Amino acid sequence: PPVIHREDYRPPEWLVPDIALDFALDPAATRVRARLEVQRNGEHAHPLRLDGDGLVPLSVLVDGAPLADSWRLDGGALLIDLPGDTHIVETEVEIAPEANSQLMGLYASGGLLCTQCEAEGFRRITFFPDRPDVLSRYTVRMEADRTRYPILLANGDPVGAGELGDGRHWAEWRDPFLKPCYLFALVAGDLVANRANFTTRSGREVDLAIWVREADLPKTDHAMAALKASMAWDEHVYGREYDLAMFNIVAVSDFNFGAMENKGLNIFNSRYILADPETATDADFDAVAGVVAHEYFHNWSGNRVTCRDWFQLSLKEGFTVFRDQCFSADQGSAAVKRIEDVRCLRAAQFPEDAGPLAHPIRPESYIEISNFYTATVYNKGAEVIRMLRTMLGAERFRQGSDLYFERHDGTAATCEDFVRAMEDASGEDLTDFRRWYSQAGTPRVKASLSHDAPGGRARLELEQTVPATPGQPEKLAMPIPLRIALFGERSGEIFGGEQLVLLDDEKHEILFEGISERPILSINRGFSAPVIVETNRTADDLAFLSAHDDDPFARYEAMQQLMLDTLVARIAHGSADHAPVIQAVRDTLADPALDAAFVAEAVLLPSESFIGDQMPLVDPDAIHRAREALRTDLGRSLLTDWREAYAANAANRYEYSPTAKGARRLRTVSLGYIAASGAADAPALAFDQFGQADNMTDRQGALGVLANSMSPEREKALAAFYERYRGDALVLDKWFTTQALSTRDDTVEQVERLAAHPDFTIANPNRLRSLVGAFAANQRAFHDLAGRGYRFLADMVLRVDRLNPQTAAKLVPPLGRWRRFDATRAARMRAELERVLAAPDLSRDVFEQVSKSLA
Ligand code: B3K
Ligand code: ZN
Repeated sequence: PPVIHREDYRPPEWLVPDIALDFALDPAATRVRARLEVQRNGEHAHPLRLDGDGLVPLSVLVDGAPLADSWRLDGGALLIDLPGDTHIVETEVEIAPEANSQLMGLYASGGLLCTQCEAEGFRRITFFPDRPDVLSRYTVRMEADRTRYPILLANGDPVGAGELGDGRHWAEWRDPFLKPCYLFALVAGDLVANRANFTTRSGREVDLAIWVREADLPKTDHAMAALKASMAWDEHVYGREYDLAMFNIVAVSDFNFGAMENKGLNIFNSRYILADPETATDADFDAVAGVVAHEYFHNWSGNRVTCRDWFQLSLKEGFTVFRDQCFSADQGSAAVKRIEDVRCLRAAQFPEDAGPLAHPIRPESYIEISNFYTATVYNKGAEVIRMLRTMLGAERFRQGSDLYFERHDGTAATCEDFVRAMEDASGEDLTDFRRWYSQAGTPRVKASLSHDAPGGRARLELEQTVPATPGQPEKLAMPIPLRIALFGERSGEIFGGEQLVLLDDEKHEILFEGISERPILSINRGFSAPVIVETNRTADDLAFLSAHDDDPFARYEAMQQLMLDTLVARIAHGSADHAPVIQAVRDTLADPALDAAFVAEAVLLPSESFIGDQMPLVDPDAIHRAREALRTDLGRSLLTDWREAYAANAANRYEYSPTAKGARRLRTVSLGYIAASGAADAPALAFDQFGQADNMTDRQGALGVLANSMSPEREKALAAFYERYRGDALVLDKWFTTQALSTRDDTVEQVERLAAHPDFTIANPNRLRSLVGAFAANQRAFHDLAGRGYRFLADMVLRVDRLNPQTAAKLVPPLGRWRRFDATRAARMRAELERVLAAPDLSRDVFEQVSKSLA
């Protein structure tokens, strides 16, 4: 398959300032008529090229006249020779939404018809130059059976509707804003709306509607509240107002990813809209608010200013993730939000950056763009924007974003445009900073602090290395903004406050004066840069920081590092001193100044995969043993403390507030430690929590603890959960996930069995990920030495690829980590990748991921 290179970008040869679409909707056969006003762009004699994927033209008209031989098909695309500079081109095709299992283009989901076009799904609907730098004004007319599809929605504002007789009706929508075709959307179905309105700060009234199936209506209030909060936040923090009279959101159950920011008509995976206490956990509530905000924020960062080409994806995604992270931080505990964001970066992006699929946040080439909606483009992209704000300061950052929106409104822009706006607004030279866009790999920073006691001086030596990544053997130094503080070991005071140090060379040295007592280093506070920091801090230093650092992230980080060092030592030497960790956890639990949400994060051990990431070769069994040993020890040594925390955070009546959320979290974390201690009453305690819970957070929390156990309560709880929620797909997903994440020895077999369960299906991406995605993240179970996990995953990749290549390709990366494992496992993982690669008719999506993983 051809490789697309960033350097090969050329402006479009033909523009389409205006398009009118006419859909005769039907699940089996939808007729699509398109009327394009096309305009030659510059001087050239090339034919008009309209992308198409699986389309057959039923008719092609130019300026109203049928064309016999001036058009031809070229690998799906329609080529038309046109004599003049502007023409009207009309095409007609027929598509079959209900046969669309890829969920790209126009497809059917639970009785609805809906679209997904980003990145290249529009070409599966109609012939069009399917690239983000062709911006058009859209008019969309739909007609459909009124009983099955009483609601007809498209982008922009409704401009007309009526009856057609024979049970059919029509509606027409117009979007006054220029947009690329990836932002096109329509929905037809039997839907009801949760309606509200919002007055923008300049006084414009906006009608808001969240469309769902009738039974789901009671679960939409949280999303609506989040939408209003996002609209206000974007006005307040970025000065960005909403721009249409209407904002629609639709929830659908079959969706390849989280949600889609189509102009004025966001379409969501239902898991990021529907939430009530009975069926959604606190984490689900947070995710709903975060994704609603993310898609809303795209209205400016993505829609008003879009991407010139797909290599610029991080322009909209990195920036928008950064915006949604800040929004969520402002809604609840900023400290806990930051911890979660970093945990997510380390779980998903660091391994990607260290493996065969590593790429810069602005990639240089791709085979299939769907494979580049990655943690690197999104989450590392967000960290890059965050570093800009850290370096420039909030005020100059805002001036930069204002300038960016002003300069590029209504156009398709590049990452370079964004950086230049920041540069121009701030007067700062960001030449070297651009390396964050072009170089892949997570930089490593070595920091060593030494103290000259008699001289009252301290010296901090910093050194960075950026690892080689595929196609990038040599790296230049990155500008790394590090927030740093020194604490006096005895006084606990910070010497001279926090400093922002820019490490922009391989090496850098900083001298501190007036350091009268031994200093302890707090570095990368707030996780100011997405790097791995190695320091010469002792266990005592880390324990000190875990109790005294005034930066909550650094405090959490010190505890994590202490735990990691202990675990890595135990894995390497077969034993380690657990006492410092136990003491630090005890102190944290006892600190009255800390809120429960923070405590719950701080006392959790690093995940097995994150521990693996610290080792030269991952030994999943040794990691599991070491972590379980420390868990057991923590459980036993602090059993009274856990019981106290469990009781102190006892469930009152359900309430959705930061405090109540924190209490629920700490309660279930405590329950986990009580169970880890081996206390005889633990299963009963968990089963009580499970049975008495008046909310899903407590119920699923207890189920998760039981799922790891060998107790009879485990089966009772799983059966009860299944019976109670078998009719609710999103909750049933949790039932699959909880079992796939189990730490029990028989998890591989259980997962194989669950894959044959009547409720399991690979056609629904949520269900697929709930079992297969969760299982592949369960390090020990997936890396079963006999290779059963690998075979299971490869089988799934092959099966899913026939239906839905985009979703199949997302399952590949865990197999691509083979270099990180022992020879036996590595060989088995490779063998499965080879088997996939040898399969006939592999999609481009899976081919790219597998071939790169083997290279
Ligand atoms: N922009 C979409 C992602 C589309 C993914 C296409 N493979 C959702 C988002 O990032 O907001
Ligand atoms: Zn996005």
